[in-house]
Amino acid sequence: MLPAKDSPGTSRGGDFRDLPGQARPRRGDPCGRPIIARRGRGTGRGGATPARVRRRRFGPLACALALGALSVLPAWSDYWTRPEVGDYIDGLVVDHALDRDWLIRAFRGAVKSDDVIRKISKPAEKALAWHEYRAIFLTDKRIDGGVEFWQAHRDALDAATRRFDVPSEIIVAIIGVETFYGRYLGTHRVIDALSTLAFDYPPRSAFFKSELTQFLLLAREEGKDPLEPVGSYAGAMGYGQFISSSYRHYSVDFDGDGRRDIWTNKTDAIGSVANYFARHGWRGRNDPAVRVEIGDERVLKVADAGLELAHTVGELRALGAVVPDRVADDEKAALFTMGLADGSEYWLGLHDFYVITRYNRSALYALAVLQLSEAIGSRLRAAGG
Ligand SMILES: [Ca+2]
Repeated sequence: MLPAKDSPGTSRGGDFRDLPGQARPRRGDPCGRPIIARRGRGTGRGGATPARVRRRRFGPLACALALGALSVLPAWSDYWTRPEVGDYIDGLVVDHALDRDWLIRAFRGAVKSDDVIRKISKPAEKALAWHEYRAIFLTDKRIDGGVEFWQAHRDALDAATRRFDVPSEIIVAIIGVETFYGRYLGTHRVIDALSTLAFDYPPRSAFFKSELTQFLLLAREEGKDPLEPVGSYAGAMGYGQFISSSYRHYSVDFDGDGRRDIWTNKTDAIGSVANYFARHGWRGRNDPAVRVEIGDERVLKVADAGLELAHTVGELRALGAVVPDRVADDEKAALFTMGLADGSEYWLGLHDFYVITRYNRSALYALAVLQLSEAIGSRLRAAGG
């Protein structure tokens, strides 16, 4: 899997600003009637607690009692009794017409994960140099795995390339970098990971609450039990490790069975990765990136200044980058230094390089995907296609 700082799920979701806000006023108790304080966990101390707060705290519990749900409770869960979760459930019922009983069942099953908190709050590791990063992904095993995946799913890959105009080697390389072709799909239940990050990790609470909402909407749309899916600690799912909002926006039912299933259906996963690239503007006309030499060190002042293509190739040539002739002056570009064990190499990221960084906002990631895709393509051709 990717290093924590480059987690695809975490870094991929920033695009979606059309998500409903979550800071909503209370809309009455979940059962629509007064709640009576009870003894036991979560019941507080009767008269010392204002009635409004009591209702907020006991809403889901009392509601479930009224539904006779307590008898089937396997254990206390942290979430469904918490007032902020009660508020959140209210908001989902009102704003998205999600079924209250279905939500209560989901949050009764959701379990806080200390492991998720540990992973997301891990101090930033030393940034990997390019040669270290490359060594993780450009291995014989991952290249051979890509050839095998391509051969096993050639029809779906060909169809995706025809429909979305995204090359098979890019689709295969993305799935290879994200999950080693489906071998590592994550071990955290998504409902646990997202509930933990939404309600027990304040620094990213707004983002993950939004993803939790997207996940619940997704589960309803796809007829999936929200307690089932597993994924990364940040809630990324399936072969291409889509977070919930990406899943809802970009996944496709590519085998036509009426469901978008990138959890287990490789054809849907292939089509969905291709659609993600198509929707983010993949062109496929020119090289995504080219290696350049530095003729004048002045050009290094504009290197590594972010992923945006802030210059034209002509400007970079004028500053001292020695760019292969086939690259036109008017192409947009960004210059990156890629650290080697001994020295550096320099790369121009061009339009499609930028598109790869929409999948995961890292130049190292984009170059690794490109080089893995080329290595898989060459090995497949060497093996006779
Ligand atoms: Ca399908």
